[in-house]
Amino acid sequence: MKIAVLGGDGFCGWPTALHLSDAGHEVHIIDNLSRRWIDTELGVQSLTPMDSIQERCRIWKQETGRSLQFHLLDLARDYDRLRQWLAEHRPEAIVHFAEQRAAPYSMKSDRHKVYTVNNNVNATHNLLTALVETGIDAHLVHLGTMGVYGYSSVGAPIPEGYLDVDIDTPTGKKGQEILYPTRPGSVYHMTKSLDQILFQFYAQNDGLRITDLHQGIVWGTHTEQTRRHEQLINRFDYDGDYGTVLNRFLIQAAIGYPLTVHGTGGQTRAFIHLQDSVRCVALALSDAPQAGQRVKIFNQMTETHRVRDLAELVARQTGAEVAYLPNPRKEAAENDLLVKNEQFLALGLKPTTLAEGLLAEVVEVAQKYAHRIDRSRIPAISAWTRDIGSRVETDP
Ligand code: NAD
Ligand code: USQ
Repeated sequence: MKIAVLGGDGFCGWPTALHLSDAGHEVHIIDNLSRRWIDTELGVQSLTPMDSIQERCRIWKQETGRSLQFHLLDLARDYDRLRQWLAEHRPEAIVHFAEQRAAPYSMKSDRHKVYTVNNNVNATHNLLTALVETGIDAHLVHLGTMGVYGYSSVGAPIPEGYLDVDIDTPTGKKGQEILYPTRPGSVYHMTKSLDQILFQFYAQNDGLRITDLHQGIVWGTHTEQTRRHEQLINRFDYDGDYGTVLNRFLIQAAIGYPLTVHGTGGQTRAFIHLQDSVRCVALALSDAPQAGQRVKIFNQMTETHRVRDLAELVARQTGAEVAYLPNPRKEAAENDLLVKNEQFLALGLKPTTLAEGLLAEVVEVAQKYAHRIDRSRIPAISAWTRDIGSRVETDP
């Protein structure tokens, strides 16, 4: 297939582009490189040394003989070029990763909130309307988030996207299927909730074929393809805005920095290893919905863990200390989380568990590149409200 990978220079997009190229697809990466600019804005860099996207594509060609084509394009701000690109290249499938994805960055200031909403909602909407306008019947696979559901447990597993409800009518109860009520916990997560409505509308109004992957927190760095050459290495974020919890704990352990648990660490979240994430995208691509079908929603996660349990697990394996810090976020101090993920298991996913992969990751990546870590960028200082901001400590 001819596949466009939007956001293909990012943490999930790059290994996905390699995986799809390796499987024989013609892959085109579209990215505006905003993530690299944000590194400059924040004064941080990936733990792993990343080459330019052009150089990465050159090395991939050298190693495998396969071409990856890169196109510099801003989906949110350059609608006409996007439409033109689609009309010219006519992809059969599109994988959409191209959004601002950090919850803390989205809560940093009013400017960051505005940027995140403008960027994410416009990128998704521009893409949808350009598909309709050009008449391209590509299968669109979007990376959404488990965070759209919120994390309040009602004691029942979170279904894959939809909920059957009974509504009282004058003639008795009527059954209806609705999108699971959304309860985002940050401006970033809110944009993913808005994306869901855009998808529902365009699937119903224009027959677009859409799959939305509600992904958990991705951990790990390498995939089978990124291991093939030092210069194909993936990015790895560890700073207080972009670093996700488990990857942060791993690098903190590698440099003897006390593990930064927010509050009591009672937050339970869904996780998936990067290797499984790229496999899931390929599985979703092979299972496209028909025109006129509702948006297909998968829960793309393999395990749930409580943050303090993760910290204790990493501490046991590495001897690190655990620091319980004031939580910069507004979130439930403790929650349970049960999630259904049968669709990917039925398609053949064999999950990599944390127990298997964790130590290898510490040794291979965190310790190898520990010398590149700027300790001053580790504290998470973006606060959800001004009130919380005044109470957050910046160093454990
Ligand atoms: P990332 O920031 O590393 O990559 C996103 C890429 O999209 C970047 O290369 C960026 O430059 C590009 N981009 C952003 N806005 C763009 C625009 N307007 N036009 C063109 N390119 C643009 O993020 P990631 O971790 O790879 O996440 C990818 C997707 O997966 C996101 O949509 C995110 O919400 C979702 N996701 C990520 C995780 C995770 O743990 N990393 C978990 C669940 C879901
Ligand atoms: N946390 C800590 N210590 C840290 C960092 C985080 O205790 O040093 C806690 C947070 O308070 C939160 C939990 O760990 O309760 C998860 O935080 P995170 O930064 O790892 O993940 P999150 O903000 O939810 O965002 C990440 C990705 C996002 C994706 C989401 C999937 O950045 O793109 O959508 O995971 S999910 O969490 O399932 O919604």
